[in-house]
Amino acid sequence: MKQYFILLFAFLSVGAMAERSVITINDNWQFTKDSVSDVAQLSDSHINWENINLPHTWNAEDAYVKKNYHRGTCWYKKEFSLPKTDVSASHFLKFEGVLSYAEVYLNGKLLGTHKGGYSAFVFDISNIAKLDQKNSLWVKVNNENRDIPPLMGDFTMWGGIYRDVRVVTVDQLHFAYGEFGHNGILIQTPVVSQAKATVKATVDVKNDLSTASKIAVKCVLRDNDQKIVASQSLTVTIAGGEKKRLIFEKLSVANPDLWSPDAPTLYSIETEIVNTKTNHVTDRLLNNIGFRWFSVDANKGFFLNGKHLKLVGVNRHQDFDGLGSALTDEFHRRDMQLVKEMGANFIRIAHYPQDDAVLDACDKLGIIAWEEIPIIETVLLDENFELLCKTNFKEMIYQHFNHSSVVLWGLMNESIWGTIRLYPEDKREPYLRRTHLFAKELDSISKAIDPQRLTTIAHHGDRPAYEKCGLSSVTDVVGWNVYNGWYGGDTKGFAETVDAEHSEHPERILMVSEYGAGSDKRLQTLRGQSFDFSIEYQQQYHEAILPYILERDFLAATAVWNMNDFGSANRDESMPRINNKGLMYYNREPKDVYYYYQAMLTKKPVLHIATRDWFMKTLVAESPTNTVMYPVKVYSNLKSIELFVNGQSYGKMTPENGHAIWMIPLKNGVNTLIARGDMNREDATTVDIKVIPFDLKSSKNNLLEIALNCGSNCDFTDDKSKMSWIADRPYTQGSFGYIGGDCYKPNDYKIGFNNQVYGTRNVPLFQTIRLGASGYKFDVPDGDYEVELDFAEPPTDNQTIIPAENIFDVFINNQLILPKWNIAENGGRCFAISKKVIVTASGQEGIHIELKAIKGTTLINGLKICRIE
Ligand code: GCB
Ligand code: CA
Repeated sequence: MKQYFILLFAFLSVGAMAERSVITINDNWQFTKDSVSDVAQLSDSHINWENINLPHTWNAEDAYVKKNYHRGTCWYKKEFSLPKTDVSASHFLKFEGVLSYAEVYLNGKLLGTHKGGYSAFVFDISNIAKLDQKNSLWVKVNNENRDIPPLMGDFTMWGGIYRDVRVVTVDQLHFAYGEFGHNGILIQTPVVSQAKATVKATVDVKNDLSTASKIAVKCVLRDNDQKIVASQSLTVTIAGGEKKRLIFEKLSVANPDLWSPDAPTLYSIETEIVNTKTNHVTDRLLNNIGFRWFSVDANKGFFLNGKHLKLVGVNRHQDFDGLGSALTDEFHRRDMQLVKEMGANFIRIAHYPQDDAVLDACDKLGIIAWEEIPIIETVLLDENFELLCKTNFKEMIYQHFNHSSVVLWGLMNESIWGTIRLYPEDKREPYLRRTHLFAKELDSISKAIDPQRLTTIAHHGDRPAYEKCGLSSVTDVVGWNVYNGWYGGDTKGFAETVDAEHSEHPERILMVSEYGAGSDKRLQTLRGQSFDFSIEYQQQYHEAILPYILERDFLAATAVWNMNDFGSANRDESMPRINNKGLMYYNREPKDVYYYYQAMLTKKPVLHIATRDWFMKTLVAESPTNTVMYPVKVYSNLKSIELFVNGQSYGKMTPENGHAIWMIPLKNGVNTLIARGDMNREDATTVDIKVIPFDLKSSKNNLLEIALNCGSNCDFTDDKSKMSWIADRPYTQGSFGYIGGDCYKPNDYKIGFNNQVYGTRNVPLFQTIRLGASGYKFDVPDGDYEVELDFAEPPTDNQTIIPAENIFDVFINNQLILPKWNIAENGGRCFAISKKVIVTASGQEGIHIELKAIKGTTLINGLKICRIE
């Protein structure tokens, strides 16, 4: 149907531009990191140019390996021609996003600058662009963010032209881009009810001709089947060079098909300009609109179209594994599809405005959105900074105004958390005061431009601090980032925190803007604890918290931090440079825990054997039969599920809280798991198990390999070699393990240290330490073995719990292997040091590694023995 219209216009409109032409110029750019002092130097033959395509970021490599990834100035250049037109036309250049500062030159002239990496900006190039020759575009880009929000934040500040660049060519009588980059049409729905919906369209038109023209501007509302349901036409005379605003208020529809997550019905609004003298259509735009109304209640939460709707969803960072922020639109659309399939009906687009494709997908899929600007952790006491924040805020509101999925505009995130860290108490006051006032100003801006939407801020856990400076009572909705059970405390603390907030402020509309826990596929455990980064703790965490959420109506909305693992170059956790709190991996492969949400939130049948994150494993037999009993979890919302392992049934279970767990015997080798549920559902997978025999000494395996993740409750599997280091275990006669000592725990909620360990891919193995053990014993059969000892000391600022200097002797089977061993002295501070030594086990004595402290304590991070005969 749409095509039909386009053809029709093409036919009718000889003498005017048939359609505006919108074409990307993403291809064949030149890029340099070389220092260039000014544009005159750009033609210097010494500059090294690299040929690239957009979307592009210059941090797609360095920000994954180092903290001091390139943050500075780079240059881009590009030659392009304008599309040929029959009539004279106006031309615009639209950048959809440049991180974070852009200075744009066309044919040697400065077009303008733009600050802020997450909104679009448009230049009118009609007077500078050449029609008959190539145009040369130069763009200086900088990602230092000294005075551009975000000033800080837990994510990588990718630099580059990372979204589309388009040339827009349009008849000289056209819809006018707004000051804040919107396309010239703002659509509101002043009245929406079951019975009726009305549209208000504010339309800006521009006459770039030198003479006055009489135009008719037509607004046509069509339903989902392209049927015209309303239209209105306004006729005006517009002087040469004039820009005029027209307001359409007569469009309405009876008994509208309402927009909701279950039925995201969209109407379309077509606007066109007709030159009344020639009767030619000179410009045409199409926007979608969903009719919905919403309200919030402090006790009952969110209501859509008069019905209660619990908003449960995720936060989303835009970047992707190995690509940084430089993504084509299909990445954004696919992400929103994954959010929808998970059963979420809510997204917090955090911490910055994202590609229009995200919002477009939210409209079409029925995902209710909160979008925010990146005022994060602190502010500058500087008028220009505030002005810029306000501009970026207006850009977001205007540019995404027509997306019906948006319900909340977010002003800030954890806006004083950085201030508290950066300034001593006696210096904080002006920042706190200013942040509060500033929030109020932003709030009024939002109300003035877009009174139909709600405002919000996400605050961090220091509730008294926000209370004191007034920030928690500025916006319509108050968001809290609640991390009990991760950054300290336990998951019960989540319920306590939100209950306390609700009872202290029963008048407030509450949302949990963030909650989450990290996980790393390589770490697995049967004894999950906070900050161990095991996939199991993350599951346990979400399985504890989602029920709290679902039983509390006063929580209007909640959002998991985060939809996906994302780049955060300053982080040094189990995966340095990555924040791994995603429900999906960085490449968007769902973690098993994603299916927990799916089982809990969707109505469609879900059946997922939750072993995909640990499809291989080394287990130690606990009985002479050498099978191992191991829990297998299935995420499901079905009534009854039967689990089969290696062809045998282990009985039926009814999932509770979205899951059921069977203790099943796993054998050495590949085990087949099949789950069958009602509604003919089936899920099947395999797990590859290596069993270490119960009676080690009887092992005839000449490939025997045993590795231990010393000082950790987690098994660690190298994702490349597939070697598994088993969770640390105490020695028992006939088996293997430590003798004495403790796990290194810097505080009561963390295990291991969180600093990058260099010289290894296997960072988590080295971050966890057994302290003060007198040794390890392995009751292996007689023979020759290679023993690998893995060491790394934490940085000195972690040393409060261990002595600054540690020296110990290492003996293996009474032979002094490492005399007066000092890890730090040997380069092992935050650096992986491995020593391999050949030892012989004889006389049925096995292998005995002895650690004897001389000064400080003994420490060891990992151990591996491997039979070599
Ligand atoms: C927060 C921040 C977010 C972080 C997150 C975390 O509260 O708002 O930017 O990434 O916590 O993972 O610590
Ligand atoms: Ca370890």
